Amino acid sequence: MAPPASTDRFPAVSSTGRVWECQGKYLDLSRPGVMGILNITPDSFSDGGFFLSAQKALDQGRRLAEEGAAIIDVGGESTRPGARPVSVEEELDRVIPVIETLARELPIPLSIDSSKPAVMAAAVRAGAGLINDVNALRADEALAVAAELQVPVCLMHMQGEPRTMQHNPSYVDVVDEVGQFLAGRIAACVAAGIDRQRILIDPGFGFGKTPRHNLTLIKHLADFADLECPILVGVSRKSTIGAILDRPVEQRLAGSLALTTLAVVQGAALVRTHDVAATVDVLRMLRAVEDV
Ligand code: 8Y7
Repeated sequence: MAPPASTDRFPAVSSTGRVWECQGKYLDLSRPGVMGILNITPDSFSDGGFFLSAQKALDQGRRLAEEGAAIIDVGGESTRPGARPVSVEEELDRVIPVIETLARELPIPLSIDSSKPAVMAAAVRAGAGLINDVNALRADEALAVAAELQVPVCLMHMQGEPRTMQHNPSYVDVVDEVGQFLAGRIAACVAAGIDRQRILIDPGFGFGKTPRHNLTLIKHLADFADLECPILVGVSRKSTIGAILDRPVEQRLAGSLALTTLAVVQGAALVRTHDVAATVDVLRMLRAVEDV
């Protein structure tokens, strides 16, 4: 991939300082962009098994790119509340072939959604250009491995662990506590040799939080600007939207877009979503107003 010239998609690196190199691909954070979600889980309903689910994942990845995603987040382990953990082997079998193919084909970077250092390393070797860790690099060796790999990282806040995090989320001041946590993880990254200018932060909407906690974080998202790292948020179809609107998961697009708008107006740089085309339209509309 050619380095960013002064094109519409890649404003000059020097003028903004907000275009990140991600293993030969470029992520433009000078304006809000979309991170498309690509979950790879084995298709238990089909006899095609592995090949079929890999094929479906590739088609979905190509579609997210066509719809205008700035980056695609590839994950092989569900982090939904109560989800069963997956072995390293199983996670690698799911994500590596898909990352290899999409990294070769697509002009945009891929991120690896994993908390396991072995998966992060293999994914980056296969072509992933960013590490998205819902555990904020707290696993043994995760900081050292991420520093060694030299790709940007996203640090997300989570209270507890996925299996039990929704049992009894509790905070005195959720915005303050999430901010303190992220500041501590940024410091740990810097101490491990990760460039401060290559860190995204994420309040972790839905991770060990009640609906009220999640809404409070969106309402006060601008407070995280103090940490001086670009902010990523993931609200897409999440259960807080279901709780407020009383809608099943397939009817949460409008709610997701409303929260996305609030997040972006308060400075979010990247929005992680299943619905790339609709979210890109929201960002284009906000941008048009900003540019008047
Ligand atoms: C998030 C995430 C998920 C998020 C970041 C889901 C992997 C749950 N949510 N990563 N991952 N932020 N950075 O419903 O909010 O998509 S999985």
